[in-house]
Amino acid sequence: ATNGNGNGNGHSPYLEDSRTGLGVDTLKRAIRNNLFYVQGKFPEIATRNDYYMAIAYAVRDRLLQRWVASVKQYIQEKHRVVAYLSAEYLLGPHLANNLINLGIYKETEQACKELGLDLDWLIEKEVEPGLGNGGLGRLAACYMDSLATLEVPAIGYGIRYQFGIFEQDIRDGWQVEDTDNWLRRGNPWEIARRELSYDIKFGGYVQTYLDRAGKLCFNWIPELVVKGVAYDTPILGYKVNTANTLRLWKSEAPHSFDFQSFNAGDYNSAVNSKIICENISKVLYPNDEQIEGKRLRLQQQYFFVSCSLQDMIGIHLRQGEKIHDFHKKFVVQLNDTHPAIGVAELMRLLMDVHQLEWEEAWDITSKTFAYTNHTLLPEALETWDLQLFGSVLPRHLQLIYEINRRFVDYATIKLYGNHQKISSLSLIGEGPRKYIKMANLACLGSFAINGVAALHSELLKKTVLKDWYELMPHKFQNKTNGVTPRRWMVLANPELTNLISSRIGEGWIKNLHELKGLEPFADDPEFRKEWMQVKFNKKKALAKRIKKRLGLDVDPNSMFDILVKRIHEYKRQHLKVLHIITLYNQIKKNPNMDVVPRTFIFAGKAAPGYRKAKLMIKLINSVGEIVNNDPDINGRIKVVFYPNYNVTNAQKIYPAADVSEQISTAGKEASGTGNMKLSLNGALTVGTLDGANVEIRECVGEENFFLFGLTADEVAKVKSEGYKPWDYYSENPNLKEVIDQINSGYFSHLDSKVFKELTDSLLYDDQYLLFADYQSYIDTQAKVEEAFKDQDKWARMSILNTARMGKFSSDRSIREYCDEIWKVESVPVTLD
Ligand code: 6GP
Repeated sequence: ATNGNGNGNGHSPYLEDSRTGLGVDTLKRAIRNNLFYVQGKFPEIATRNDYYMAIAYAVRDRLLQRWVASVKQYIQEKHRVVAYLSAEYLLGPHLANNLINLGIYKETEQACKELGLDLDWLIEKEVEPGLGNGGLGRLAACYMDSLATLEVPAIGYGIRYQFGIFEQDIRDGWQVEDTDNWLRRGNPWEIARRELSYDIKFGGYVQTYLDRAGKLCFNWIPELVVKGVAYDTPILGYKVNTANTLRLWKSEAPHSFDFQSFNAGDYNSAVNSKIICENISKVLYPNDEQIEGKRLRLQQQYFFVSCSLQDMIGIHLRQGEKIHDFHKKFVVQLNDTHPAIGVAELMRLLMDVHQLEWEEAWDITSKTFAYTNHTLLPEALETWDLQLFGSVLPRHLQLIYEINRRFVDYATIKLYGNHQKISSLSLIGEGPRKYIKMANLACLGSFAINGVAALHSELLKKTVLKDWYELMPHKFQNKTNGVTPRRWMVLANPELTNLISSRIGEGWIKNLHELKGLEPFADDPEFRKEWMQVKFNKKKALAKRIKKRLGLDVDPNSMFDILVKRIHEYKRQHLKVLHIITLYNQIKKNPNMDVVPRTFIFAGKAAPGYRKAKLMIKLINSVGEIVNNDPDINGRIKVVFYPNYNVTNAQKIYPAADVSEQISTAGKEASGTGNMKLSLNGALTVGTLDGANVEIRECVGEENFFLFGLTADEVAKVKSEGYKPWDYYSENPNLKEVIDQINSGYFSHLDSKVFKELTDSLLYDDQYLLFADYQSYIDTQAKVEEAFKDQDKWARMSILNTARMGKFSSDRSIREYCDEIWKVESVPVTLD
């Protein structure tokens, strides 16, 4: 093994190797070699991208050594493996993360310096793979990091979208979308496995026939066959030898084009089938917790799930194992319902391809899958129009009918006479048009079902999955989300990392509970000073980026009040706007009032088809334009909308936060993970009792958390009693003033119609109870302001927040999944 900075002292053969050595000289040699031999460049003509690539390849060589060792060992020793199935992975940039996990950040920095290069400047160059929308995709990435760090054999399966989440720009205050061509300069972190491909069928019909033994058989004759090619990315754990695989599938045509049509002169249709096939992995659907009943999306889901299951079966059989033991080799985690079609697909593979009987196939299937739910919004639960489903997956429709027939027989006996419950449990919804309910397929086909925070898991049992819970209570669990401290502390905030490690050592990076050791330092004036100095420096750095990107001056001495996440009504960015306008009005009426200067920073993308969310962005920017330029305000409050929120930008924003806004309507946010990253970086939370906020507050202490708003129970009660937002509006003069002002066109150059859709929905419906929570939010913000005036006390609270966040490491989450659902064990990898 290595001491972490092996520099070719001649004792261990691989340390000498320019492809594996970790010392400064070896790294320098590797970078120069890659520039020359991989890229055919020399320093005089090399561009910034050439150097980035040269370093990336140098790092990749070192990953591959660990990756090959991991794969070899898993194969030889036949370990049980976790397969994580996710339609999204929001990985963030690779280079810096890999340097940290390899433990060679400093060495590489030095090597670069000696070559006349600035490592940070090259790191900035990397285009991140935005293969996800928001929380669900980022969680998958944190989990891949923790799986490797905990040395658990795992494969992540997903789609290699050619275009990831759109890039957001703001023009005239509105969101505009641009395609994310992340692969245009090549991707040094992936390895195409051309030899690893599977044929995936679509459409057509199913023939039934009797085989020689008289058994009824099914033969699916497809209309279209697409090839799925594996692209592998190694995911290295933190300072371990384990490198797991993220295997993403790219769709291609089985033959590059149809020569018959081509020769016959029909060029268009010859090329057409290639285009149709490649379309499947072309682009990520940019929706976050909103269903999109489009054929292409169903095709994407089936495409990657079928490739992945075929791949797992192949791995299993190549190890000389029997198909009957598949569930002993693999446990398959469904990241929400997007891969839930896997339940029917595994049945098809086991029966139609591997000739098992129904009972055994079902036994294996239902011992293989586990399902994580990520949302309580009923409108986000996936369903597929039955006709559409049948036209894309005719064999699976048959299988789902049969799965359902057997299940309904069972349920009819268990729930004798309760027709309503039986029909709600059915996999098939009835109505003017029939539809398939993917959550029901996932629940029935899985041996475990979990929510992502304690409150969420409880609410699942009481609301969207109530009938399932009553029928199968043993399946239900909670697994509170977590985040990786490697990316969200060590990488995003090296200054705070060093300060913490200077007092309690580095053990916390792998065992976040050790942060507890910081608690005594909350009372140490010198430590508090250093703590606030780091925060100030991070705020200065963010201020600089804001100036560069938006030309806007913000004062790092002001309170940085941060609300960053996908834009959605339930997340209530517009409640924050109501607060800002309220504050603005107060100052306008009393220009000399003593107000704590604040910088409100928003960031987040709206689904391109979600009109009200886009209007919320426009509102933020419109209010910003007035507030930021009003001489009466004189810079005391500033509103910033930082464009194109992604992992790269998040890494710059979290460390600079004084205040973390987690203000969703209670009962709507399944967990949240940004809340964890912010608090870990020393921000104080203003939040409702929603998602993981509840657990964060329990851990950091209620005196270090700014609570406001109705609880989930109260929300349900208020709604059931007939909520009337208009009453709140007419009875609260400040609220009324704010709404009237928006409606008067005050923030929109006197155009009084721009925001009408938004204000009307608040006045007449207000599904997310902004008005009911308004006063409580305003009052709580006054307390935040008071607290911030006492910087010493604030520092103490901030330190205690970080010190008490130990629970929220994704290492803890993954250990729970391993012990309580997956039953897998760590396998330390040895390098030979
Ligand atoms: C999100 C939830 O909204 C968020 O609360 C949670 O922290 C995150 O998942 C990870 O569990 N849900 C999604 O992103 C989503 O698309 C269908 O749900």
